[in-house]
Amino acid sequence: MSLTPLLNSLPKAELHLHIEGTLSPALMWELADKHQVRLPYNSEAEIAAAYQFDNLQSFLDLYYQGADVLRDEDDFYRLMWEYLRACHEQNIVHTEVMFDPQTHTERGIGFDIFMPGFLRAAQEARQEWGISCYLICSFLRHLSEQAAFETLEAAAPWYPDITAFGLDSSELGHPPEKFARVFKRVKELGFAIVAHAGEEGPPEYIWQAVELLNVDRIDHGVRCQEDPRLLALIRERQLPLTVCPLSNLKLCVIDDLAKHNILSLLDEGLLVTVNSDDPTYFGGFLNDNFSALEHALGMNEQQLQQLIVNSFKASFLPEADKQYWT
Ligand code: ES4
Ligand code: ZN
Repeated sequence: MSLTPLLNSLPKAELHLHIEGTLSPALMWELADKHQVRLPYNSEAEIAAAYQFDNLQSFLDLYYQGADVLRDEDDFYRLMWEYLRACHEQNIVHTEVMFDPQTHTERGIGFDIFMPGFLRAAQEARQEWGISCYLICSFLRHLSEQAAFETLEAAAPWYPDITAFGLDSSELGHPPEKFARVFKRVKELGFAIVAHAGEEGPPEYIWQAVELLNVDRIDHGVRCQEDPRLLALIRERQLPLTVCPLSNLKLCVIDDLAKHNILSLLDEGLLVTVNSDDPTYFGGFLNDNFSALEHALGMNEQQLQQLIVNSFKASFLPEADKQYWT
């Protein structure tokens, strides 16, 4: 029997989502017209057709190019509002959303433009639908340590609106150790910490995220199974992994969803969650990721329920809220 009715009926949390990765071809097209930005496409359909990737970098190139249509406060509001509406439609009641300030500040668009847009949408979604939305400010790892420190400084007026700091973008050649001093400061400031590690990078990068950055969660982390000692540590500490199946498929981390190790990690007792990463680029929102696991891996009802319980357990919600939802 299909798990879709159960999937739709259960309240869920999403913990690994890049807001810039929710820009739909339709909104990109509309905003390009609004701001007279030249796109290398002749139609919305051409935008969608261009989303074929060989690896992480080939995706990031289009993702940063797409973000160039985001210019004013209302654009960032629209972006967040459309994502939160999609959450409502999927019964996502809590989401922890990453944003990449440097993608915007490098174009002269500051925190005073995008933060009010994000926060206005989040506040409206809370009032309309009771959705809670936390923000995770992510540093681009292909840029320098100095640039990350400057971003941390520029975010200071918005610290009350930020739950955690993260690390994303091109993984290979940019190991976590490059940002050890930045995250030491982040920790001193009292924020939670997440980092992409072990998506394309080796287990050594996951070790560094755990031991040098003191992460509270690992984004992706699917390559931890290559190192039994690392796997044992992650299990012992119950360090959550925010796994993104359709992302891994689209970016050729795996060549067939049937080979994904998410259920094997779950069976080994790891605190694994399912997430959509960049849903408009990877061909599916959160519920599409769950459905793909049902069809490609034969995920059963008990596994689905465990993955959803884990989404709250691994969140940064206060304990009382976690208990309410699980
Ligand atoms: C990302 Cl899938 C992925 N990996 C690393 N950085 C990213 N930024 C947006 N999506
Ligand atoms: Zn990601």
